[in-house]
This record gives sequence, C-alpha cells and structure tokens, in this order.
Amino acid sequence: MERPAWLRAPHPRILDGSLLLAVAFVLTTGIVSLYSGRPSRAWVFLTHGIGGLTLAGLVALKLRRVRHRVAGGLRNAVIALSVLLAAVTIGALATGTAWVLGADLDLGPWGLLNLHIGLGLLVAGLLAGHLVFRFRLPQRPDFEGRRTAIRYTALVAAGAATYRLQGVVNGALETAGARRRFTGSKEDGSDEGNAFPVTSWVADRPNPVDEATWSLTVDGAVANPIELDYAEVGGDEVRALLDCTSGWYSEHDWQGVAVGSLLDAVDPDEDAAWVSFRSVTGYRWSLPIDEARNVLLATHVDDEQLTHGHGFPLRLVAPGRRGFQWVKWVESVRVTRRRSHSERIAIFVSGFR
Ligand SMILES: Nc1nc2c(c(=O)[nH]1)N[C@H]1C(S)=C(S)[C@@H](COP(=O)(O)O)O[C@H]1N2
Ligand SMILES: [Mo]
Repeated sequence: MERPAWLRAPHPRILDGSLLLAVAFVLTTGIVSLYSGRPSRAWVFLTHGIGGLTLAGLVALKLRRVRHRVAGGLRNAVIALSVLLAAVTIGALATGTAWVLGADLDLGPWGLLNLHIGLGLLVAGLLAGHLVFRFRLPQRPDFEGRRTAIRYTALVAAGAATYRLQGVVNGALETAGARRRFTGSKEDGSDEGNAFPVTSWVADRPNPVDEATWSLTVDGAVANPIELDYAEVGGDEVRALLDCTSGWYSEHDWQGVAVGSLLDAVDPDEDAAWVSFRSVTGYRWSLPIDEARNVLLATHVDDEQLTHGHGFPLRLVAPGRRGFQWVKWVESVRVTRRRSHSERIAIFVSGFR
C-alpha cells in the first residue's frame, strides 16, 4: 500500500532547510536561556525543549535519506565531517534529553548540562563547516505547498506532545527531572548557609581576600564617591535564589548592604544609567541603575560569614539574574552613563593574568 502523501519524506532541500532553521532556533533559544532567570522567560526553556525534539525528528528523516552514502565508509573529508556532525548532533540531543529526565554526570567542575551546552555549540561550528561544502538554496518547485506545511505542523506538534508527556511521566515517577525549576536547574543546599556548590569559571580563582586590607569603593558618575571597610558593610537582608547555568539552584537569606543605600550615599549624576560590580579578579557585570537599587552586596549567607569560595568578603546578590552575574569578591561598584561591553569578555578571561 502506498503511504499517504503527507507521510512521505519531504523534498531533500526542504528537509535540509528545515534542519538549518531548527538548529538556528535551538541555538538561539539555548543562548537566550543562559540569560533568563525570571519566570516570565519560562517560554524560552519550553520552546527550546520542543525545538530539540522537533530537530530530533528531522535528524531521523535526514539520516534515513543519507545512510547509503556513509555505508561505503569515510571516503573523504566531507563525508567524515558529515558523520562527525551527525554524531555530535545526536550527542547534544541525547544529553539534553537525559538532563530533562533527571540524569547527571560528574565532570569535575562541570556536569551534564555543561556537556550539553558544549556539544550544542560544537554543532553550530560543524554545521557551518558542513554548509560550506553542501549548502544549496531550496528552489521554488521544492516547496510542496500545503503538504509541506501539514507535515511540519505535525512534526512540531509531535515534539510538543512528547515534551508534555515527558512532564507527566517525570512527575508520575517522581524522578530528579521532575524537581527541576523552569530553567532546568535542580535544588542544592538551600537554607544551609555555605553548604551549596562553589562555581567559578576556569581561571577565576583568587587567593583568599584579606579583610584587613580590603575595602569597597563606590565611585564613577557620582557627586560623592566613598570607600568603606568590612565593618561598614551590613544591616540589610534579602531572600534570593541563585540559579547557575550549570544546572543547580540554591535559595537563601543573604545579609549585607543594600546597594540602594550605597547609591543614596554617593548621589549618582542625573544621567547615570548603569552600575558595574567588579571583582578583585577583574570579573565584572553591570545592572541598570533602577534594578541595582534593589540588589544586595552580601557578607553573609543564612547568617554565616561567606566562605572564600562563595566570595568573601563581599558578593553580589541579584534576584532574578542567573548565577554568573552574581559577582564574587567584589571590591568596586562603579556608576556609569553607558554600559561597558567589555564585561561580556571579562567574565571568560578574568582569571588569566
Ligand atoms: N569573580 C567571580 N564571580 C563569580 C564567578 C566567578 O568565576 N568569578 N562565577 C559566577 C558563577 S558562574 C556562579 S553560578 C556564581 C556561583 O556562586 P557560588 O560559587 O557562591 O555558588 O558566582 C558567579 N560569580
Ligand atoms: Mo554559574
């Protein structure tokens, strides 16, 4: 019996075009998700998951089409690159799926989610290489109109249904996957003082900071710069949740000094728009000044003095922001008119010096 038309594999160039779109979609949502910490951004994680499952369906169709070409072995570099691309793509999809189902992996300072991110970025690089050799623009006649539209709607719907089913099954089996936050992160060490994971970038490992010689400067576009020592930073508290992009979160009461009161003390200029928090290592991040008024620089967590690993003497607590923005070992707060974009690089290279 012949298959109904909409079940037949799409035209090769249409399939390839949709693969490219699907990869672009999961790559974009994946990167945006790293900057998303508020529940209003839950859709980024949801559509990333559904996009991944849709991509898995497209990859299956593609592999069915090209399998005979690799049967003859890795005859040349172009084929070898294609096979590598397929393997890394399957790896990225498999690690993402395993994470959602609650699996984890101990890779020293990294875990399964970091591996997933790494493989995802590698897919982007390999795909760019693959396109150099193989890219062909779809032609008008390749589009089979309504049939193509129905096919792809069905594929995305199947992805969404699978994702929904995953939630139900995870919940019913009470897996670790079911206890994830909307960002995908799992709880670790909440309300237990310093007993939560220490996460630093590869090179950002300063020597312990001596509170006797340490001080906090608050300056920049202000009328009245100040410098405070350790005994002068305190008196305020917030409850906030630290959510690291490597896949864990931890909620605590943090004690320290409200940045709002520091800003009141220095009197920012009319046109001041950003506040930059800088570590002794050069690691830094900025927040819009209105948001900065509501964050805290913490000396303590759950009434325990911060340990060195958690940023003693002072670390940023920025509710709703992802962990990498919670700068540790802060020694300088600078009010600026414009955002300095060098911080996007600084977080990667700060310990190398
Ligand atoms: N100076 C500095 N601050 C930093 C980091 C770093 O490497 N250097 N890592 C960030 C990351 S990725 C996270 S998730 C949190 C982790 O805080 P913790 O180590 O106290 O858990 O700190 C952030 N602040
Ligand atoms: Mo992190």
